[in-house]
Amino acid sequence: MSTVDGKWKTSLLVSGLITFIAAVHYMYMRDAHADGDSTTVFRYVDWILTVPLMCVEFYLILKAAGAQKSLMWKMILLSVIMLVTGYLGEAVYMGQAQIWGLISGIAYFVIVYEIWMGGAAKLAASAGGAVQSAHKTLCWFVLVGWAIYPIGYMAGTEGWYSGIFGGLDMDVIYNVGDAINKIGFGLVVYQLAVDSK
Ligand SMILES: *C/C=C(C)/C=C/C=C(C)/C=C/C1=C(C)CCCC1(C)C
Repeated sequence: MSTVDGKWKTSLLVSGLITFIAAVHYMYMRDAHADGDSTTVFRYVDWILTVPLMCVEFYLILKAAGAQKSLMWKMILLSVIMLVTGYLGEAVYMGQAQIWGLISGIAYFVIVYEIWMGGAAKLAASAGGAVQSAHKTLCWFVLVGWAIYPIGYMAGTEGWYSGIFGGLDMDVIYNVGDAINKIGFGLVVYQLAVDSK
């Protein structure tokens, strides 16, 4: 943080928080898994903290280009809807996992729309340069990297998809998703902070 321009310090702090919060939860998940217990609650507590922070990263990057707080709150709200409905399908109303997964997936697509084609995309285009390219890379993380999670969900719940994904290990898929996305996001933000003064 001390080596980058002042306007990027908060973004770097948030990146560090995201990986730190995940690291702490992975300690708990390791122990739970070793005891043969479910990791679901730890996972969702982690996500409900870290995914909104990833939404904050979009806002922080675009702030200089004129992003309003309303963009941040809209993204946070969508991410919370996505995660709460996912949790309901995965851990509470397991018999209706398909419906909850669908609602969660719709919230996910609205996030994808907002950053690729909505207000956030327009701000990124007007900012240009390093901000626009960092935004673009984060957009790819959300479109491709975040798509790993619904696969994990389909591996771990019952639905029309069970014949396709049922043999996969939900925990392993979520672990891979977390490693790619949380570390990846942090590196993109770090790169931006170092490149653009
Ligand atoms: C660091 C953690 C991250 C980036 C977690 C992201 C989680 C998702 C994008 C989860 C999405 C889900 C769906 C789109 C449908 C099925 C239920 C979820 C919650 C697994």
